[in-house]
Amino acid sequence: MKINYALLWLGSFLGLTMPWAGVSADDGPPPPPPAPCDVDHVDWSQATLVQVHMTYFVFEPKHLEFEYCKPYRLQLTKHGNHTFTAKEFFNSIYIKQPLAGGAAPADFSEIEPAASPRDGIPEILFVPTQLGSFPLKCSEWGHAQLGMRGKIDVELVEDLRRH
Ligand SMILES: [Cu+2]
Repeated sequence: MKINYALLWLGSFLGLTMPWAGVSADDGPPPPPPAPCDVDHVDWSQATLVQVHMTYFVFEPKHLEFEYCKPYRLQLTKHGNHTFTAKEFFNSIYIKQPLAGGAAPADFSEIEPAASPRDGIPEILFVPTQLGSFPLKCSEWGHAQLGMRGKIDVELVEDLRRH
């Protein structure tokens, strides 16, 4: 009899602790959390090239969408003096070191691309490891106020297909 009581207790314990047990059909199941991103097994040869050009006073494109846990090669070019400033985004991704074509900046929050391709286009190999929406701006004086802003979204594949 002791075992039966133990099973009853175990059953009620599981019922109380299973988070989906109390979800009604109207609410739908909560979205599952993404699987942890294993950055040690990323195939960098499969990285998708993404190019962003900075000019007066716009990022082209100004809305970047990345897929969670997929490798990317981000190349930045510019006409004039601009920065690719996205502190929250850079803090949320895994960046492969060392950077191609030059020394790694100490702080990734702000990237100032080389003035000409001759100087080398900064390229950042990275994997988005956190879902979210992150602000992008140019930190040159007055540029953000003149509209030089953007948005970086990191989403799961299913979310990207819905757009
Ligand atoms: Cu600017």
